Amino acid sequence: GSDTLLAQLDRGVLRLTLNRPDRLNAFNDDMHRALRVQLDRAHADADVRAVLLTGAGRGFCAGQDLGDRDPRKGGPAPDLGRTIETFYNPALRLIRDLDKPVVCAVNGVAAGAGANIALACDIVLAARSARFIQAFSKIGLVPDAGGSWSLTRALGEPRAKALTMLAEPLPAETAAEWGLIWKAVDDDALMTDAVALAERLAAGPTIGLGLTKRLIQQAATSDLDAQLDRERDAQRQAGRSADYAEGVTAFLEKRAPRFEGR
Ligand code: T3D
Repeated sequence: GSDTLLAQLDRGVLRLTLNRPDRLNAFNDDMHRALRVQLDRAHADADVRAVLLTGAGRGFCAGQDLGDRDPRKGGPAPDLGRTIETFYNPALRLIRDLDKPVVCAVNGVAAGAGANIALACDIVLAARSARFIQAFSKIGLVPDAGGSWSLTRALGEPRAKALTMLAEPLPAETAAEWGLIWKAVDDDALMTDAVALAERLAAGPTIGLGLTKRLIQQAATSDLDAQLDRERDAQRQAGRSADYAEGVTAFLEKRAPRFEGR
């Protein structure tokens, strides 16, 4: 285990809490490594049927720890491409490629790569007081952790460009109105709502949910013909799952289904 990332598996939900609250959960190398370990575990462990990502304290995540990037300490300019390649890109791919739902509870400010990791998750709930800040341009950088992709996908170029070039905070409510996240909820309801949502998904038909996630993600880059073929293949696979048989049986018996994730 690691102090910088708390991990807890309960009722099929792997809850991951970014835990450097005095730095608004900014990423240092230790937290990067711990996140990688837990995302690998989420892939490998059949007992994990959903992931819930959140932050400790008043922030969600302030992106890369800039204390580790102090130019006044001298030495050659750091190779930021290397951090991206080593840490952020693998984390992003692990979240998107995971065949299980990933819920994000944005408990407070989400800045830089912290905002974009949140936006990579499948269902994002944010506390009403939370804000999303594409902080990169303030320090001369570009959006990373998939931000240039996810913002443009969700919002289109006009809003994506203004958000990234101006680095103005986007309130949770507006993020929800614009379709960037699922919902903004009252601060004191955030964790109860997010845990309930993650537990509901974890008790769901995991194979069907994973296939659904993949289909929706593929839709953005495929034409209707290709997508119809993919739906056929995915439906064939879902139709072979035990959870499908249980779902239909439960419907016919007029009772709630007991899905087992297989
Ligand atoms: O490898 C690479 O470097 C490339 C990868 C880049 C990915 C990136 O994410 S680049 C973008 C990095 N992040 C930022 O630029 C955001 C920096 N933070 C802020 O702009 C503000 O802190 C916030 C807008 C997020 C929140 O503002 P506020 O007023 O609510 O809080 P605060 O007072 O600024 O922060 C509280 C403490 O956290 C403070 O420390 P102190 O004064 O109490 O000792 C602050 O310095 C610290 N903190 C916040 N963000 C970071 C940080 N310390 C280190 N790194 C941070 N990113």
